[in-house]
Amino acid sequence: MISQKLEEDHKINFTAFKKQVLEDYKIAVLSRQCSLLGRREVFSGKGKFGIFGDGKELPQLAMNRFFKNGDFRSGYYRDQTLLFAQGLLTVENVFAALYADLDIEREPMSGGRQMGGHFVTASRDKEGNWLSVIDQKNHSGDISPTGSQMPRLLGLAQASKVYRNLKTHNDDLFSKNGNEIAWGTIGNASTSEGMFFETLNAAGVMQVPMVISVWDDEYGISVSNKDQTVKESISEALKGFQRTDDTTGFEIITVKGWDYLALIEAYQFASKVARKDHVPVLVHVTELTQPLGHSSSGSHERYKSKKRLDWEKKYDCNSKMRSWLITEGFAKESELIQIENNAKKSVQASRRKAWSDYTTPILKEKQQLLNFSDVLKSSTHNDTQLHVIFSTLDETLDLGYKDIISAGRKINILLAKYPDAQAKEFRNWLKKLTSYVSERISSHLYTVSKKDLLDFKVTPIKFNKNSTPVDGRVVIRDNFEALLKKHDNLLIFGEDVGKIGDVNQGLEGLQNKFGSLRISDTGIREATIAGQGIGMALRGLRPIAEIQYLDYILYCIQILSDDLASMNYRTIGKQIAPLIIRTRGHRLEGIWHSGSPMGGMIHLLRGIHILVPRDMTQAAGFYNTLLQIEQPAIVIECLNGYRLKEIPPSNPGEFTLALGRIEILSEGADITVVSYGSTLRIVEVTAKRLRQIGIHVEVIDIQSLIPFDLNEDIRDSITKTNRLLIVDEDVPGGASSYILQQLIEKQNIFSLLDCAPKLLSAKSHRPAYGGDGDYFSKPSEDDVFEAVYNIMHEANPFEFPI
Ligand SMILES: Cc1ncc(C[n+]2csc(CCOP(=O)(O)OP(=O)(O)O)c2C)c(N)n1
Ligand SMILES: [Mg+2]
Repeated sequence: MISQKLEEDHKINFTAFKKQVLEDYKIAVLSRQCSLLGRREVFSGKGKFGIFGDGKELPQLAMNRFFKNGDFRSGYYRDQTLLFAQGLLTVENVFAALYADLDIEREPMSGGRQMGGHFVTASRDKEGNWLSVIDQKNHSGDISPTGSQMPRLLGLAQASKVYRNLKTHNDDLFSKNGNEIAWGTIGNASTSEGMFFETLNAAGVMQVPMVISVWDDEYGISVSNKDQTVKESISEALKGFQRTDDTTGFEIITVKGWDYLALIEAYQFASKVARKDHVPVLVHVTELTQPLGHSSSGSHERYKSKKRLDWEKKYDCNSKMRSWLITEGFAKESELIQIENNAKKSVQASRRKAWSDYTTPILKEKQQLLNFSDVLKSSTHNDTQLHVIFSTLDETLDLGYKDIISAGRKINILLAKYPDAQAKEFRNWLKKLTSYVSERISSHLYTVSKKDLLDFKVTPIKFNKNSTPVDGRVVIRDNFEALLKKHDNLLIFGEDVGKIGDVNQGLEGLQNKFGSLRISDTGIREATIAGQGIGMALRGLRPIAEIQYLDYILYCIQILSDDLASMNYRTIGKQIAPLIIRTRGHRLEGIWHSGSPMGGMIHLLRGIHILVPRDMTQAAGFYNTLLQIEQPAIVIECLNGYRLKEIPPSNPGEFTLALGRIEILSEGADITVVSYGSTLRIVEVTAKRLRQIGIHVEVIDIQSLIPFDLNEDIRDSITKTNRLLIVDEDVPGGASSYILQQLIEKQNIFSLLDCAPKLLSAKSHRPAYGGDGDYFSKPSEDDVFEAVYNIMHEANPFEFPI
């Protein structure tokens, strides 16, 4: 019987409900067929890896009934049924993803960049304009690391809260009075991840409209709930989170994953409280199964008992729905068989079409290459190597572009032996094909191109004639105030950011002026601070998320690396999160307040700009620029710079700094010393000392590690000096090696050098506390002096004896 309440709430009659139910069943069986055939496709060698949503169909169909336009999902690889139901994924798309089809129309989730099962919807058009996400159902780009969908989910939900209470110039694109739900999905085992708990706590504190569904199939690959979760049940474990009449918290619902009606009722209730009252909800969906096991890489018979496997067969949600449909008189068995046969046929047909669409253009390119074979053979006098290359290509099974291009590159090398060969057309074809494929694999790491950055029109800084110097923290504070006035969708948050205006008072008094929605305190939870930023940036806000000290960025480096840094790349620009991370670091005191893990960041965060301003004026200029573009970035302010005096600019919030440009702080013809951040001050002081003994140092502030010296100005300096010292306070082989790699590989400085380039960095250990600790841990003035002096000694031992 359809529950009376459901019928009332839905205001639908039996016929209409029956129609919906049968539609759901159709999607459930189609989705299942897709999983079955997809898995087989991997075993036949056509796909590399397959992970599917079998056994999780029903709850997604129930959830879909309450998922409205403007809502966002942040989920994981089991959610294909939801996207099928929403018309956002076709069976052909699923197979195109299995084959890693590079065509973005056929494989709209990532153009072959991600494994199947990772979903996304476009929030931006091809020209990079925001779409009206309020008029569509949205899926934030999935990633594979378990639990990593959670921090972003917090920000997606928080955006609704912000939009309900804040009018911004562009809110009509993103929200209708903050009525949007952020839907999270996560596997039972992945709730063991710290990020899950961190997100849950933060959402409970913040009271944001989030509905998290846990798809509980008892297992995380082979490890069961017994070894995953307190009390073997996440809803039992979290009972203390349940809101009461007197306290806020979560609404926690437990529902069986095979009980279609109960699922609908659960989601109806969940969506109501979340959407209207902004109460976060946890829906623990139990008794789900994995009919095909975890993924294509193994079988679950290895670790599940016969009893469990038998139970899973009996409680398979699709079979349970099937029996229910018959018992309740929604359909006769013959009708259901018809639906099932149709699904099989249609999935087969889609599979065939997807394979043909994927292989046809590849075979066409192979034929193109073969068309050159006669002319290449005659030009190379029938070189036997050419025959080998062609026959190897011919024997290649599961042909990809790589096989054709690889053959082409081998031929190219061979052709060098035959300078008179007729190979122009062949070479043009190879070049074109290589750049076509390479673009498909490697585009969109950053939202801005080198050209955009070089063309960026800078607004110069201005000063009043009679301004007197003020503390650096005042410069940055006044700049933030100007920015908050200028950008109505700018929000700044982090630990101690709200009430006291950050630990160095760079935001002093701004919460009073702009309210606690825009300048806010957070709990101590760096991963979800980053997640708040990512999620809100995905929904049109401009967040600045503060990480109190650079040393603690390690707590969120995983989410910055896996989620933020790869966002534009993995979605091919369909989604961007122009988040700015504000932090402060480099030298101050002791092991955890002096870190400068720049090498680690540079390597893990490609996709994010990394800016290292030497003082607060430069930092302000970077923030001003970043708010004019949409590229995620990290700005690392100098921890020891807030009390140093700077002349305040008279156009705060307005002046900008070009990204990827160095500055020459003092000119000199003897040696180029490049550095950045706090160490730069040491270099500057030492350069003055060196000048007194006749050594003229050209001091260069890199100030932007990613992007790095786009104009190649350092090369010009080395052309003049022919000597190079790189000074930074990361570990040996850290950022200094990156800088050298950029100079050698990109700026080709090797031939300009008269002597080996030298790298001066900190010690390998963490910086020790106290004055002596600093002196012996980080590069000191004496270290810089001696490093330069030794290089000059090598050039002129008589003038600079040792
Ligand atoms: C951080 C991280 N650790 C390990 C893995 C490998 N891995 C992929 S799925 C999975 C099990 C997840 O189980 P569960 O959350 O219950 O989801 P289910 O697959 O059962 O739906 C593991 C360990 C991963 N992707 N990410
Ligand atoms: Mg599981």
